[in-house]
Amino acid sequence: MATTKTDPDQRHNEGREPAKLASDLLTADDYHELLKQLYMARYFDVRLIKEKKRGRLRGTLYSSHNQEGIIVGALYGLRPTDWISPIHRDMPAFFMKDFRSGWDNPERVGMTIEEVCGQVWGKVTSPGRARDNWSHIGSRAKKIIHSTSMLAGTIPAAVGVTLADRLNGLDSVAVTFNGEGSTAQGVFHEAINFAAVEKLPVITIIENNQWAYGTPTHYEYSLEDFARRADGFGIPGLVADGQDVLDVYNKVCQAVEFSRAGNGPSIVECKTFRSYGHGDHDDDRAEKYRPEEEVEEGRKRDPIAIMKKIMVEKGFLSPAEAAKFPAEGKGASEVTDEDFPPEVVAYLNRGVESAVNAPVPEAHEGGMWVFREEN
Ligand SMILES: Cc1ncc(C[n+]2csc(CCOP(=O)(O)OP(=O)(O)O)c2C)c(N)n1
Ligand SMILES: [Mg+2]
Repeated sequence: MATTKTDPDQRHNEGREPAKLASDLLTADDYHELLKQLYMARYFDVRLIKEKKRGRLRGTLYSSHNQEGIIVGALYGLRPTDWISPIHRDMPAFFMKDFRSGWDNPERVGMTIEEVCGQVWGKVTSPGRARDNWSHIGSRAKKIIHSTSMLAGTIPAAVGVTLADRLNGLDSVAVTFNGEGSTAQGVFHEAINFAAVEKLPVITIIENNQWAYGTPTHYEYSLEDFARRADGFGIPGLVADGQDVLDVYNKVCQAVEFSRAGNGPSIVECKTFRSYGHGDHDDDRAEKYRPEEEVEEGRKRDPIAIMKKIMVEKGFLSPAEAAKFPAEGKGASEVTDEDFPPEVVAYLNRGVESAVNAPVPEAHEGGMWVFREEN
């Protein structure tokens, strides 16, 4: 259950048996898959930094380093037909959605690695044909709500999408990813309040990485747990250890089950730490405005290392296997391709090569999709 002191979500569970942990049903293969996905998310991050340093990539990068457990754990708890809305800190989620169905499964309901790299490189292969940068993409077919620059702006969209699905008799849920800073936005409260009143299946993930740009959490909110935002709406507010992919998976599954049963929305706060600057333009400044000891402490609990430890304890990984591919605890400048499973490197190689070789959109495309086109 939630690791909060007050645990108000218990009132929704009155008379129910304590839920069995969703992770109890995972097999050894699931554990290996989760570990490989953590590597994939990490590799995407460090590889883009390297590509930029090599001069092959332009634009600002927003690192998800150290926060991969949230992306992987949350996505693993969803059905292909569920909606997600990742934002700037969750770039790997766009191509990792529905990875559970097979990374190269043509039926998978998620963007391809070629599409996401096409977006990052600003090429015609981008799902939005490179009209905007980074996470500003979406896909109705892939059930990905378009990310906006206005923080918390995807929550009302998720509310609308789930209301439409419900009117159409579907039982899909929507998971929105948000930083803890965005929870102070008016629209965060308006949208979740409406979802609570209408009992809509919207799960709001709060990635509490301790910082919103240069603002630490104690200047953002007066309570320790941002999950307590839920209390004002009368909905469950769970707290997960964002560094433990299994804990995230369990809490998200709990919220999804609650939603799918028609009980309405929840909030899942995932505690984590932003390893680097807000974006790579902020790396040098972040080193000055964040105390060194805090950064050191925050980077200590690497989600890859934590998952390996759990797998060794369960006998799913031998200590010798766990020592292979030691990407954990290393920054982008220390890590090499040898620190990652070769299939992870090969997967991203495909995306990067496709993007590097693709053309930029033609200038005449500028007016496309601006006005509604007939037929
Ligand atoms: C409504 C709004 N206000 C300000 C910004 C500028 N801005 C972009 S990201 C960011 C910090 C977000 O912090 P948080 O929500 O904690 O997410 P994190 O970057 O830590 O993942 C700010 C202030 C914005 N995009 N939208
Ligand atoms: Mg934050």
